[in-house]
Amino acid sequence: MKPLTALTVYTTTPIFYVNAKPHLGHFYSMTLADVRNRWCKFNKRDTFFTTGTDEHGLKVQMAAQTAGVDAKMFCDNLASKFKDLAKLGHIDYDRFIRTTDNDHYKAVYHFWNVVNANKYIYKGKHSGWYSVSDEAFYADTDIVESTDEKTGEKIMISKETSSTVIFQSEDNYFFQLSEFQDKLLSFLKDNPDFIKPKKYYDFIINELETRTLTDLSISRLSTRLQWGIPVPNDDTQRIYVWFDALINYLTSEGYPNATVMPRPTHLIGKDIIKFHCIYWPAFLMAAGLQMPKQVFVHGHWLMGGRKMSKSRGNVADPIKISNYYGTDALRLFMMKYSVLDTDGDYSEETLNTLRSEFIDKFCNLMVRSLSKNFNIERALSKLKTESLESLVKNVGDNEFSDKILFIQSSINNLKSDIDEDITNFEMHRAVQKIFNHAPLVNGLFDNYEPWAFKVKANDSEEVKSAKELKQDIIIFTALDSLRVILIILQSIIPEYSALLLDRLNVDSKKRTIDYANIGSDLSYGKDAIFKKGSKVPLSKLELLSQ
Ligand code: MET
Repeated sequence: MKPLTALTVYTTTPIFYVNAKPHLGHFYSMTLADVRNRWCKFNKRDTFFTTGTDEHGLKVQMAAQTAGVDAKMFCDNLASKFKDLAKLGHIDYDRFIRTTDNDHYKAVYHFWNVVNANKYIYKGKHSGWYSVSDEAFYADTDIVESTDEKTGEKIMISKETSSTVIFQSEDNYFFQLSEFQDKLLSFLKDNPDFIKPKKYYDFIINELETRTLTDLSISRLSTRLQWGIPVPNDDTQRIYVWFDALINYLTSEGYPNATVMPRPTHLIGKDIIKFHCIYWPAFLMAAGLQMPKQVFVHGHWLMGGRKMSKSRGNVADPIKISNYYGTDALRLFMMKYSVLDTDGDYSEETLNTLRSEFIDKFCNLMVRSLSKNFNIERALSKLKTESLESLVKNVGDNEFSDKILFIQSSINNLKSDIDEDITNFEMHRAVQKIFNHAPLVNGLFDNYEPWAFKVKANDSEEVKSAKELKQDIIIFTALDSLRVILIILQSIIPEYSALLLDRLNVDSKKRTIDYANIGSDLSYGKDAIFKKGSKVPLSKLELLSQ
């Protein structure tokens, strides 16, 4: 395991239930977290990033039973599908945690024992409503009568999620959640940025101010729940899946053996906010552990404005989309249209349009800059002996000089301009800012038409070098802006950026933040873009295919 420090930027996704194969929502959570993690790493911060699978509980147990497969084998098979999705999605995690991992069992036992020793666990009779598909308890006031669509029978459902609830009554272990109502409220009041976006913070504050927290049943009889971690020293009970699952964030940090544990930033979907913003902080307080750093909540992806569902036939499969359009087309689409506090609307047409926009903006810039009319090597070599500031001065055109220096500073500032956006998962802002630079740079061609600066036979030396200088400055600025933009884009679209940086012949060691400034690398560009052995530049589309 990689050594962690108190300053390590630790980003987590939820760990996903393995009752069914992965969908677009999983791809989204993973990609949001991956972009943040890649970005922090790119900025030379010490990082740690985990994702994984949540494998115990009634929901998974029943899915395995329905499939007629042993629960562990069932989980192995689905966990590998989630891992495959992570691989396809270029998800650069440090640990893929499975709640069936040995060290997780040890962490859960330890945690239970500490909370028990701290006297926050007791045995009692549990009677109440439970939803297997939500793996959640509901109070009498949270449920309502309904009719089963298939059987016509009367059923009880959760008002919030519409999932069926069943009445359970048995002896269980309880966690004294009621003890933490005031402590949670005062912690949240002291930390108004703990839950982002603010509307979710307000929601949790409202819950804590208007509802009384009741103690939480954290175990099930082993006869009912076989597929769960046994309660320490009581084999007749299995641990409630959320008590087990949330601890994954500690297991990955090396709990209980770790001496230093960074505070994680949790990224979660809006459906699991109560578990992460009420239960989890309360569990941690009970165990005497530090609070997470922050919890960011994202919305869901709809299609045609409606929830995706197999029966409606409006399900977008991230694997099929990635295989058809390329993983990075999907990553770019999700990041461009991701706004945390609203739901996204998936549309293949919009994805396709965005892909074309990307090609038009950035590949076009590359094809234009690398035209045969220009001498890239000459342009780059000028910068080896003189700065851009002093070169533009020699052109003697103030407006031109201002434009070039404006582009230079705006490109140089880009990485700091988007830093907060990315670390706060506001990816749409970052993508927009990056995209805004394409017309700015492309404008150099439209405004100055550098291909028109042809040197004529009767041009004096002075005229000739003035023409060359202006052309070289334009080409250098355009190409180098593109190089920097691509270096920055690596966190969002690692595959596309790598392909285009390869086309520019940018050294693989010179793709770090140290080179994300205009003029910081003058060694690329030789034979760029041309296919080996061919004198024909690649087309814009070919640029994105290997
Ligand atoms: N398994 C849960 C879900 O998929 C998340 C658990 S995160 C500790 O909703």
